[in-house]
Amino acid sequence: MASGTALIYDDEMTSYKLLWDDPECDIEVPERLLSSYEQLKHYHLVERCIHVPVREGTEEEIMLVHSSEYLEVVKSTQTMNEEELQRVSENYDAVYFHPNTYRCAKLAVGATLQLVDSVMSGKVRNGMALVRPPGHHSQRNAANGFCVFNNVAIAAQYAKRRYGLQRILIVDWDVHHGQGIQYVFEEDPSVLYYSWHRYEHQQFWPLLRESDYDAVGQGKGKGFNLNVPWNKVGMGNSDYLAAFFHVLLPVAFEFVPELILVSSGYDSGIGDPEGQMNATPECFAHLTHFLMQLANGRLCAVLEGGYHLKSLSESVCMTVKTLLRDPLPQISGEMAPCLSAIESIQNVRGAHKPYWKCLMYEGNCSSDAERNNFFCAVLGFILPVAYSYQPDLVIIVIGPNRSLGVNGISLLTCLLQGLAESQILVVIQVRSVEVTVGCQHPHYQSLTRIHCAGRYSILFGQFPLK
Ligand code: Q9C
Ligand code: ZN
Repeated sequence: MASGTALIYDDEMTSYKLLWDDPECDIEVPERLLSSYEQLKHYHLVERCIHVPVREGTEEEIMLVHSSEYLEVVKSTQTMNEEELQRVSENYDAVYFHPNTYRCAKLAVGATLQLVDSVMSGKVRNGMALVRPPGHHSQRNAANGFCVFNNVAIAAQYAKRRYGLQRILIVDWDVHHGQGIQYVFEEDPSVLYYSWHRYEHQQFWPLLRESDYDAVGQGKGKGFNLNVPWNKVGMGNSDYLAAFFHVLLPVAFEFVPELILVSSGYDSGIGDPEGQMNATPECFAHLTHFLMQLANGRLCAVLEGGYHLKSLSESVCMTVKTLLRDPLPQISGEMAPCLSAIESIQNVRGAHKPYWKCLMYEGNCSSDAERNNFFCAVLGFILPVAYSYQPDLVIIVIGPNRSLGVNGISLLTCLLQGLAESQILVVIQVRSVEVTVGCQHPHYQSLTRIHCAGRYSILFGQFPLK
């Protein structure tokens, strides 16, 4: 199995900027990339990654999502003067063009596709592309919200074509709704799109009715569009984790994706002027870790928004550190989701009940649901309780009369790995002989290691331990 993490970055993508006064656009600055990369260097993360060069996306690749007419419009901005650039920009909502925008937008597409190729070819397990301009708001015929070409949507279409993928999960944790991605895949059941976003009952940009929880997809794509609208600002770690535990993860495990693309915007992080949310950088480590348990770990994170330079760069570092399989930092703060978050989560679950078995039988078990019961209990109960308790050591005890196989035990262990700094002891009782799995606690190091997988070891020994 592939190992290693790709990092894709080229400072040429810092070569465009806003040339005139526009308070709507002045937060999207080249320093976003520079400070993120500097911070990665500071933590010695760059040298631990596999550097993959960028390339330009081709016209054919761009046209997997965009019209040739729109491509020509963007192309034409290369040679424009400031006045002409300003006039083109005014045709779109919250967009500015610069003579280098076209070149950078092609590099952003190409960087994303290089990342997909690195992961799909097995050169690396996962990776991150630091790109500008972002992509998730752009549409077939329109730039929108600082976005020119839809990097992640193009990547999904490309992965389907080039690698014949049948199920791709797009997780958009940017604080804005990636309506551009929703429009591209609305009727497509092969791409599951998940987005949470500041919504405030449609009072927040992009002010769209179709960003609400009841936009579930259309036609064959019904059930494959998951919107979690946040109706209050100030959502934090516990709200984001609750949305993962109760919406995204159950559905994603049922979907069984072959590849995960993350529209990795950090304006959902603390301090961001656009998002006004409270999630700390550590939260992104945990979100990343949960997603790494799907699709055989094939995960491509692609930068979208993020406008508070410090918060952005720390969160980028947390993401990359987690992709590199470092132990997870403890998550801090209030661990109960707020009432408004619970309401949003209940609404999405309700809207998607017809499409997903994991949401169909709430609480009362039917025989059909029993197969998934254990797993639903892990996500719906064990993880939320464990995260709110914040333990120093996790002990998992598995009795002899279980239906849980080695893969189930392994997944359970992985899902709990974000707790207690990965200090987990798993005790599996096999008739009268006892086997222990997965302990890094110093007191238990006398046990015999029989197998190693990532951050935990499978150990063989006696229980109780001396
Ligand atoms: N007064 C991304 O994060 N802001 N784009 C409009 C309205 C536009 C965000 C504010 C925000 C675009 C990729
Ligand atoms: Zn955003």
